[in-house]
Amino acid sequence: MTSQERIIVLGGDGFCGWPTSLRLSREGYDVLIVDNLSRRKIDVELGCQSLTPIQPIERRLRTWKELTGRTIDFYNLNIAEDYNELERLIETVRPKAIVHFAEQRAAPYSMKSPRHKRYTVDNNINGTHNVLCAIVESGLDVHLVHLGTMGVYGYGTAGLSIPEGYLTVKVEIDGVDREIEIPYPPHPGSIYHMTKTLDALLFYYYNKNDDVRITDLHQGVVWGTNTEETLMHPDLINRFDWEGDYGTVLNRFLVEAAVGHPLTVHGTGGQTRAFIHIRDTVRCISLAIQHPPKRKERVKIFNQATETHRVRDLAALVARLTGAEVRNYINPRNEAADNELVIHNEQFLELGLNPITLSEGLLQEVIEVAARYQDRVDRSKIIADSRWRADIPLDREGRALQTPSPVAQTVNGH
Ligand code: NAD
Ligand code: USQ
Repeated sequence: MTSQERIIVLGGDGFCGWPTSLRLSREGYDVLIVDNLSRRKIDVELGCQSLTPIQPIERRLRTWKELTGRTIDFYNLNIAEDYNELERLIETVRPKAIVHFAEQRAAPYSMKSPRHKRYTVDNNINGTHNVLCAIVESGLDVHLVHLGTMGVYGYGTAGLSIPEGYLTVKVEIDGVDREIEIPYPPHPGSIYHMTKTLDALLFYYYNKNDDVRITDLHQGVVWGTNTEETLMHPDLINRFDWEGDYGTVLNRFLVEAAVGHPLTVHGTGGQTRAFIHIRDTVRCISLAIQHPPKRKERVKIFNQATETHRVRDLAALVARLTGAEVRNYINPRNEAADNELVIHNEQFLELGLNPITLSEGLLQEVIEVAARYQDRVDRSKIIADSRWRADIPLDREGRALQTPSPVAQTVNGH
């Protein structure tokens, strides 16, 4: 293995980082995971646990070595605080690429209290800045692949299809019409999403000033849990978030159905979001590593999502598959009640991604996982208790569907 094939995975113990680390190791890269295990500590803070019984990182890595003969190293480091160690590590490992997952990624958690807002900003911005600064100081030409979010574009109804990062606009300057390309205007909907828009500015600067090669992956909501590699042994099982702060919408609906809880649709469920299955997440990251931007090329931005869905349609689909009750709750978030979302994602398709889209088979697979581990779910932690503003009431009961509501119509329509 030459040093050119080494990859550092920051946040490699997390939901997206763990299966990605296994995939990259299987593809022949020499993988080093850097993680401060803060996500596991947040489980303790919130008094809940992954739906799936995840093993300690040391056991995960031992089992991987026994199964495949491949070593993945682990370094426990806080990238937002331990700058000198991070810089030394990059200089010693001399990686071909660094994949950066190591941020606080839950929007509701980032809105819980001033402490959570400040932690999310400190952790995410310092972490990202430290990585960029350390790459420059190392003097190495390292490709940084960052996990960003579709949420940087916002969910208004601008009437545009969302381009991959850059927007062509027509302006009139001194009476002359000109066409220019600008970064898509940021429009974050939570403190967490705001940190991703600030990350983008850091990327812009370090790319312009220091020629750092950067790929920013604007990822949609990830669903599913297993990949080919995590299915190889129970010790390799991936984490599965389901509670009110970290659980994302589709995975939550599938767990709620498994434990007989009403599906928690926020508001009318008219919100449209972009989605990607975890198996496509790992494929996209591998493709991004294989196709780095050229030296001096601007920050490369991909929309890493394969389809869009309205929340109430997802609830209707899960209800049809499982017989679950759909219930509307007062939306704890400050977001548009309804939005359209059309996205461009041609770049990954051109690189050969054959997207996994929502299929009953894959939903069934998650339903089975949810059913197997349902005893690990504490029902009192399902409803989100984080609020975007103090004047939004907490709704623990939800409002039963009134027919003919849009949700009921969709349920019956299937
Ligand atoms: P996760 O919380 O499961 O994983 C993040 C990992 O980073 C955890 O293991 C955590 O311990 C580690 N970490 C956090 N701060 C750190 C620090 N300062 N130093 C070292 N390690 C640190 O999150 P995830 O779902 O795997 O998301 C990974 C990335 O992908 C995030 O940046 C997130 O914004 C992005 N993303 C996730 C989703 C999704 O639906 N899960 C969707 C779009 C984008
Ligand atoms: N929602 C419900 N019911 C629920 C949970 C969520 O109706 O029980 C709604 C939310 O109000 C929101 C939508 O579903 O309108 C999506 O919420 P989510 O929690 O699934 O996703 P989000 O908060 O946007 O965050 C997740 C990840 C984040 C990532 C983002 C991608 O946690 O890391 O950046 O998805 S994106 O949504 O494209 O910005």
